[in-house]
Amino acid sequence: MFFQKDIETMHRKDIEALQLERLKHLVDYCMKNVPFYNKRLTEAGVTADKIKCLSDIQYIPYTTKADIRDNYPYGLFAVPMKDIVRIHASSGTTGKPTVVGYTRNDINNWSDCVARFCAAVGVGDEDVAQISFGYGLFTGALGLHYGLEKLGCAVIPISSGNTQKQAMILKDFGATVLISTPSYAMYMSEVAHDMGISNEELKLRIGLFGSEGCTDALRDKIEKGFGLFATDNYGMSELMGPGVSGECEYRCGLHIAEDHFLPEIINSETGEVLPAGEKGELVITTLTKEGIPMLRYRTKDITRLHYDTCKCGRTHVRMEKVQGRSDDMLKIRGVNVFPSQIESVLATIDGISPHYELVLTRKNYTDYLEVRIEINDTALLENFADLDRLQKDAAFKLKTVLGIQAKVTLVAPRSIQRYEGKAKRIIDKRNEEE
Ligand code: DLL
Repeated sequence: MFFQKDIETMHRKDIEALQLERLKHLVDYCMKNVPFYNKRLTEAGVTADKIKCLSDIQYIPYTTKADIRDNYPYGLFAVPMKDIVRIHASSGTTGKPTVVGYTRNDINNWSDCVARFCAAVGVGDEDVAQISFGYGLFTGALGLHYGLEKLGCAVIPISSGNTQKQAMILKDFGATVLISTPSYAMYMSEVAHDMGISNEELKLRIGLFGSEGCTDALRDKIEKGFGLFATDNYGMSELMGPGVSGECEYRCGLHIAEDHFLPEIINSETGEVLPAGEKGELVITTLTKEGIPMLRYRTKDITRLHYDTCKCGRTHVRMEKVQGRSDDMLKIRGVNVFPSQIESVLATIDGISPHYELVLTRKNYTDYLEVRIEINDTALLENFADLDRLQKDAAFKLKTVLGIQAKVTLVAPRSIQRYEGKAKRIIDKRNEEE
């Protein structure tokens, strides 16, 4: 099913012509409206006139998460606040979130992009869609919400958490589409079965999962657990939120909405642009965003692009499922966590050494984070009250900065392994459960 068939099936040369026109306009727009870009582009000697073909994009400098953070909160906005109608944010590297703003046109384009990938797997106006992403600054819930409403679905904005209630509503409200992270869907299906709810009593037929990776093994389990067709969609707050790309019914890659996003693949170490079909870091230029346009944004996500026309008839390029990150960002229960955030919290606490380990596990398809911290004075081991206070203090500060609960385990001085080269601080055991 198509939402905007004429756009989704455009000839490649027409897509490229549209992208070039929009790219030129974007360079001009950024020059005029964002001092940060004006400086960057001027230094690089780039003006709209100099962009003659799409590959001239290589002369534009990359933008990174650090650039957004350095301009916190609104420094990269290209319009005055009177034109902004929504603000979202995602977690950043130092506890400060990455803030993004949307104009009314942005929200409209965003809903179109979301409606496209929902329609592409068969979601339509007869559907009842339960949104089990957390509503709030996170783009997942409201992004899907607007797109699904645009398709005419009946949306259940239940948000995340309270899993037994989620299962009850799925059954009682007759939800046909479930929207969540894949791990939460898996957990929900187990809770539903523990409650005695069988798949026959549910009307679920499609899962729209995203915001984190999903192995084929987990996908199979979710499909069996809920008796639905599980699909993957991708996005990030800096670029818009969900809707950057999504699978169609053939599930052979995620179609990028190329009229709004211009993708490139680069070597993440050298910054060199790689030829089509090679694996590397995805870089995206937003072609239509007004609130906070992104020129060559480095997503840090590793993938590969395929430009051949898909069996579904869509011509928009397909990206393979995200295969990892070129930085150390972790997705824990849907939240972006950087080890550097944890380090900065630990640095503020007296009585502990800078040596720590993060242990990630998965139980009932839910991620758990344990932070193992070394105390720096053996005498403390004898004093339960002080140890307890230290542990609670660290747990509280971590929760405040990360936004998720971590179990803090204090360990004896010099008990955490030391490394001669790069320290290995992350022990990720999450795939061991599957
Ligand atoms: O996760 C936006 C989103 C919400 C996408 C709901 C899909 C559904 P952020 O919180 O900014 O935005 O996190 C973005 O999450 O750079 C990827 O590393 C990861 N990610 C998002 N979708 C997928 C996916 C939202 N389908 C970061 N597969 C991205 C693997 C994903 N990783």
